[in-house]
Amino acid sequence: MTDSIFTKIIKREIPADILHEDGHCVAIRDIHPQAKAHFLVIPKKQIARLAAAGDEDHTLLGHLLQTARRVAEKQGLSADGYRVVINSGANAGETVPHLHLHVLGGERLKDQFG
Ligand code: D5M
Repeated sequence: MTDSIFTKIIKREIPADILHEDGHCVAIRDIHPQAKAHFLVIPKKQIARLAAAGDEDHTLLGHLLQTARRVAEKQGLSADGYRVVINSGANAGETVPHLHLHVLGGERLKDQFG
């Protein structure tokens, strides 16, 4: 498997604004923010998308959501709220084939589910 752009960030081969790192994931600021605050939570394991995750990824998926919550809290997004989004596959507009959670906040978000 070739390294995704996010794996290259995790390996420090390309730069990013890293907000959090632990043994299983990183959180980075999105390079094309869709809200005043927009960061991504990315597993170090290169799973292509949510649809490609397996039952063995159960604990990791929970960890990603908990990390989204913790980093959102640290970034001061919790009081006014935030949105967590996963684009899985072409119909969702996925552009990077490495699973990632978008966390958006810092302002009132538009209603948009499709
Ligand atoms: O979202 C992929 C997201 O990844 C999109 O919001 C831009 C972001 N992106 C792409 N390259 C980078 C780098 N190098 N740094 C930070 N953010 C990046 P998707 O859900 O696949 O549409």
